[in-house]
Amino acid sequence: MSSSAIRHDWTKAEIEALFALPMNDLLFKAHSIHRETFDPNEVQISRLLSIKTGACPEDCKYCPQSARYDTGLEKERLLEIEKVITEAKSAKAAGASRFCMGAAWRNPRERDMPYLTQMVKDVRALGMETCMTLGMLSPDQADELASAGLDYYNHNLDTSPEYYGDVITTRTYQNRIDTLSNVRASGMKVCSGGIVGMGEKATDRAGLLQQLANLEQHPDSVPINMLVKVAGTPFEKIDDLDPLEFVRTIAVARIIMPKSRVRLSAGRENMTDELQSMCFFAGANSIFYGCKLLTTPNPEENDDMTLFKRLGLHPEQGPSADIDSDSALLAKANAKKDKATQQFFDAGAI
Ligand code: SAM
Ligand code: DTB
Ligand code: SF4
Repeated sequence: MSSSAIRHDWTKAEIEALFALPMNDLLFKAHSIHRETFDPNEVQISRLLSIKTGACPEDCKYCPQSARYDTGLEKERLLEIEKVITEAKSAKAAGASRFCMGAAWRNPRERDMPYLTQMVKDVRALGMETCMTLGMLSPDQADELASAGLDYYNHNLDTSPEYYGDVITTRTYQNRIDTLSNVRASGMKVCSGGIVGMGEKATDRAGLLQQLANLEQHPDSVPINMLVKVAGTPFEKIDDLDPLEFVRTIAVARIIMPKSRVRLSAGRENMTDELQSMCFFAGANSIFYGCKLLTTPNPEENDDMTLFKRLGLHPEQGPSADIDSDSALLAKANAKKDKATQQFFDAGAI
């Protein structure tokens, strides 16, 4: 049996035993598994855009967008499609292959659906992969988004089932699992992960990864967020997590979900280059690129490009506008992508 066989029956004890390995053994194991599936020097690049900001009715204790906490955030209505397209074009020009649109909703309303599906079609027509995170989805809503061509849906489990009630009370863990099954059933790819550094115990980090790995199918993308502590949220003053525990979380995610993209997500702004390098070695192969996440800062593009150069990393090339078309058109599109990648590096010449 290959060391990266796909399993869905991980026990908490097995996962905790991986976390407890000496760091060198853990990193060696994770990196060896990483190389079996992925180009170890390639990182997929996504750009995030908040398409509807703030005033969310949910009570997620980490979130600056909850209406229940005074975080000084300026709320915004759903963005016009033209504005979203302008942002997507600039993300593509900067080298992003996936465009992720996030809304501070418990769930989308029916009357928003035609608008959202049009947004997906227009972004996809630019030749980018599309992702949305809009809260809970019904089976019909998931089908509508899938039919519009939405590639990925992001919906995080956030933490272990045991710690979940200390973080969110306005929706259940089962609600989240249900949305993930609706997304999977619609044929879209699943992006699901969580947040660490929220005051959870080590066993909760293992529990989160256990839930993700034991889903019927592993999520295609697994974002691992380090809590961004925002003033005004209940988690504002929570103790820092040992950064090496973050690296361990990435490594264990890589080992137990060997074919998934593991995304080094929120929190990079406060990470050193050396910590991020360890995360890439441990199996992270995706990032959010661009100076803003949804509402909080992310590293400047130039800083990321400089780090990529220092580490010899390159961005994954995205699909093309001709994604479903014939091979001649695809070849043409590939040439365009090569140019975009070149521009990515040229723009960041150091
Ligand atoms: N409102 C939708 C929902 O929660 O399903 C989608 C947007 S929500 C902001 C997407 C994810 O961002 C959350 O599930 C959470 O994992 C992450 N997130 C939000 N605030 C964060 C913070 N302060 N630090 C790290 N991750 C955060
Ligand atoms: C995910 O797991 N992380 C991203 C994305 N999915 C939508 C969001 C991070 C948000 C960080 C806080 C903020 O910028 O508002
Ligand atoms: Fe709302 Fe999503 Fe923030 Fe929770 S994480 S408060 S659902 S925007």
